[in-house]
Amino acid sequence: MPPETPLKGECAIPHESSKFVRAACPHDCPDTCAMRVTVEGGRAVKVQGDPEHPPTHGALCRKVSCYPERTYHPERVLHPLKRIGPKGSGHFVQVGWDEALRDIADRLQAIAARDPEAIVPYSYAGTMGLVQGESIAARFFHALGASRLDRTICASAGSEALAATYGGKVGMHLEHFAESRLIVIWGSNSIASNLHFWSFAQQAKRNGARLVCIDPRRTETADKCHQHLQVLPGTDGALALGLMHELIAQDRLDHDYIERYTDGWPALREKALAWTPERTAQVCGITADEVRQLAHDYATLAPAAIRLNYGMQRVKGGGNAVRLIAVLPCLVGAWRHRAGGLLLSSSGWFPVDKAALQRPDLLGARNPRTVNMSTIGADLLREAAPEFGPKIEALVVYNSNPVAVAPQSPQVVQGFRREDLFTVVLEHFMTDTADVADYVLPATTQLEHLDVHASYGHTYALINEPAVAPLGEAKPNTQVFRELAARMRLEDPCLQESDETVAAQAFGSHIALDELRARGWMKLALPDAPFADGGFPTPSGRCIIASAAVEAPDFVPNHESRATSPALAARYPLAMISPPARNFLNSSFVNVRSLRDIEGEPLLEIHPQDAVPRGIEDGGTVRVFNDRGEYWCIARVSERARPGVVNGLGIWWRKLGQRGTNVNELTHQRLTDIGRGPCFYDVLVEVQAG
Ligand SMILES: Nc1nc2c(c(=O)[nH]1)N[C@H]1C(S)=C(S)[C@@H](COP(=O)(O)OP(=O)(O)OC[C@H]3O[C@@H](n4cnc5c(=O)[nH]c(N)nc54)[C@H](O)[C@@H]3O)O[C@H]1N2
Ligand SMILES: Nc1nc2c(c(=O)[nH]1)N[C@H]1C(S)=C(S)[C@@H](COP(=O)(O)OP(=O)(O)OC[C@H]3O[C@@H](n4cnc5c(=O)[nH]c(N)nc54)[C@H](O)[C@@H]3O)O[C@H]1N2
Ligand SMILES: [Mo]
Repeated sequence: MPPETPLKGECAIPHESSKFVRAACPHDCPDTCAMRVTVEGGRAVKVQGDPEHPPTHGALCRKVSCYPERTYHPERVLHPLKRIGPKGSGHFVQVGWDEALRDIADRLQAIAARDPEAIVPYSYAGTMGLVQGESIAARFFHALGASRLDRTICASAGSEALAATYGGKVGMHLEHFAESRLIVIWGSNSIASNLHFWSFAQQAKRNGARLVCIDPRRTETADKCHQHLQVLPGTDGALALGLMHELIAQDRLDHDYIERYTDGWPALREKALAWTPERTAQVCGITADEVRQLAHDYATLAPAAIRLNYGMQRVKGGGNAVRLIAVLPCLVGAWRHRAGGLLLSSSGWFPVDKAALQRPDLLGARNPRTVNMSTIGADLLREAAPEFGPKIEALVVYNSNPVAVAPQSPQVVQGFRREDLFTVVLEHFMTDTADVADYVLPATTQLEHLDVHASYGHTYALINEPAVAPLGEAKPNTQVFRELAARMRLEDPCLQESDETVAAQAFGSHIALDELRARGWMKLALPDAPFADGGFPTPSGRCIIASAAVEAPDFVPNHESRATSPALAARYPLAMISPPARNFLNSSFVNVRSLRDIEGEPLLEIHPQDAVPRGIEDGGTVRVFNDRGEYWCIARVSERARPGVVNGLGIWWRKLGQRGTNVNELTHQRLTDIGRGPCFYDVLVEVQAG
């Protein structure tokens, strides 16, 4: 099929034979937009933002406007493929579904007969849909007794820290940011990765609100804020403590709110007293006046809101930093207003019935080990051991591209290339991961299957109706697992439930599927200012700063930094972060021509002060390296990078980058303080002109 011309975003006047179908953007993004798909003659020709859905407000980001281009891409995998050459040679032949499923079922069955824990599922949020994500797939692996996967690659440090503080992944309503007077955008490039939040922040700005951005990179979002605090990576916990110091010193605390609705403030207060603006400034790489000014604004510009995002928790101390920042709105009583408080994730508000979707009861008395997806590289290279369990013999990958996105790719690649590993990948495209599979199975895209969605950035449930028939021989993830279950004689009837039946279970009795289908999306019934009078979803209803069980949070410095690893810093003096590129969604869309043309090439932003002494010129090739590997790309000499920190924008497919490398060549597999997450932005490197 010919590639679609890129969509321009203007409204098409639908044809006579055309129809609109209600859909939801499936991507791992806080915005979870409501979409309308225009279908003409059985073909999806356009996707648009639903003008009536308040968060979407009729607008889609550029990359999702290209969704039809992605769906009808000439390189879509449309038939099952079986490897013929050596692992990673990229040689596959087309086979029938029957042959593929029979062979896969036989291979998995043989492994399961020895030890089902040698089989590991690997999936993340390629689609955020509750049906095509963890429903029949999870049931299948539970029924089999396979290893469980700890899905930590993105947000677990922040999520667990937030839940430890507030009792759940809960926060402000997105729409109320429009009424805030101060918005602190903390660890987020909202224009790139949370565009629909940015429109509410813009409304607030037009009404006179002050916008502050806290980010080591001078992002396009930082450009548009009144103030940018260009902190060193991994120092946000210190900044939060410094702000607390000032709130105490200037007596700006809401003592009544603290007394009534929090537990454990005295222990944290004690720690904060040590963080003078000068000490804070020195650790964070900013000025003491910047700390004082932000504390002053935070205490005086009410209602004050924090849009915290996951960018700041991809470092060793990410969990403690989130706990510290989450305390701030309690200290000034910001939660008393609906436009005050904090939003990191709203997903905990949704009444998702995970047990019904995933059926962990199918495990019975079995208690298989858990493999952390963030250490898949090291784990694929491990032999059987009592503390580890069996060697991993089979991987079933869906909704993820680990060879490109998991940390420390030299090990990930080596692991996936093991000749004795049996790998099945359900995919739309021949990604870096599909290249090293034994079988690649064609998956449907969001336009071709049914799903229902929650969101982690707003509070509306959404429907996604299939707009077109599956392309080629593609099947929904659910269908593949239903068929595998049948062939492997896994007999629980829940393994054969239809997508509609599963969708109806997603929100239990709270949201009826019929009503969701009729209306397209539904807002959850929630209080306006959820914690105005306490009411946190903790056992006591109070915000937990510290308790008998948990110590007060503290600043935890990076694994790799001048302060914690001086010998390493002498060899690799530059800190590296690798935030997403605006026109990609993690590693998705990298193969969509119109978007790749905008991003150009893989690049590393480096400040002139770091570039000049190294003889690095703008546009020249550079070798970025450390003990783990080397990454080749183009240098962009730019003040978007701060001195001492380089920005390797992600996440390119390795095979589309220079010398088959991407930025994860350099990241490591050490974990965060809370939540066992990866530390993508806690890395030291050196850069040379290439
Ligand atoms: N266009 C686009 N949108 C996306 C994605 C994408 O790949 N592309 N990814 C999606 C996904 S999976 C997620 S999880 C969300 C992520 O959403 P966010 O968490 O909002 O992530 P980013 O926009 O990546 O913002 C991270 C920002 O944090 C900054 N940062 C890095 N280290 C630190 C630090 O130590 N402290 C502070 N304060 N800031 C730091 C980076 O420079 C970057 O600007 O976005 C989603 N949306
Ligand atoms: N260096 C560095 N690495 C990072 C990050 C970073 O900031 N820096 N960010 C991290 C973060 S926040 C995240 S969330 C992870 C993301 O990592 P992943 O969750 O692996 O996300 P993607 O790279 O988008 O890959 C998703 C894949 O799922 C496929 N897919 C989409 N829908 C479906 C479907 O319905 N069925 C099937 N079978 N497949 C489907 C897509 O084609 C795509 O190849 O990456 C992490 N890696
Ligand atoms: Mo993510």
